[in-house]
Amino acid sequence: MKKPDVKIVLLGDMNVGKTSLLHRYMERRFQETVSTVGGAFYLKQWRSYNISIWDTAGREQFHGLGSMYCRGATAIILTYDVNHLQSLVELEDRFLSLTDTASTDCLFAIVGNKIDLTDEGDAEGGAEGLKEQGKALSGRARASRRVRLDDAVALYKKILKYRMLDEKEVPAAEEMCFETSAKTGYNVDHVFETLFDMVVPIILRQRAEGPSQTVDITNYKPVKRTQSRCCD
Ligand SMILES: Nc1nc2c(ncn2[C@@H]2O[C@H](COP(=O)(O)OP(=O)(O)O)[C@@H](O)[C@H]2O)c(=O)[nH]1
Ligand SMILES: [Mg+2]
Repeated sequence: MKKPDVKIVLLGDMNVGKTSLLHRYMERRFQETVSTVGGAFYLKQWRSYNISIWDTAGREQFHGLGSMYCRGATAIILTYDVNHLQSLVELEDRFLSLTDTASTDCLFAIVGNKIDLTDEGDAEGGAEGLKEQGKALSGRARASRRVRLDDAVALYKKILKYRMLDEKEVPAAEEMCFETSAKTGYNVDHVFETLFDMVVPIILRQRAEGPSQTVDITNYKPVKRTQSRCCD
């Protein structure tokens, strides 16, 4: 297997559509039922670079796996469901700390998925996408929209603070917050390909600096749990 040059990780709560987004991008289709068995990853060739994209199972934080997935990551896609504010809140509360093991200059993208289910639908390209597919969304399938893009922008700014990154040295929030639909395909290519283009200079820099340590997880040793002494 080709050795990946960089690693991109999808994080976010269960059911927000991480697997569907990756599936839509890599397989060019949407299935109502796709399952994430543990964590799966795809290898994508982008220009002459090999990019690994890791899916995660959503509950990995309970097993201490989330930080392992993020280890050495060059970009992290924090995913939420635009119809469930809680899924955005969870990104800050539960998932952000898992990114501590990512590379220090890790890029962050925030993706609000399932925009096809909102009142507004996917107003711009999505509506066209739907027409192209000859489908019309029925009103009954639409829930009221609960998360605004501004909320994602605010989270992005919090992430920069958390990571102690200077706003001037990283891509602007407006460039890194997206809304997508894995179902219609709206904006999905744009998210992945914007990130790919952004990681290329990082690959080049890493190569110039010497052997990459960013994608090697073979040396990862889970922290051994010391036995509890409470019952001695
Ligand atoms: N309407 C709609 N449903 C979606 C979309 N993305 C995912 N789903 C559905 O939401 C459920 C969870 O998706 P999944 O990709 O398994 O989420 P994950 O747990 O984050 O990997 C599945 O039933 C998907 O078919 C989307 O963009 N629009
Ligand atoms: Mg999944």
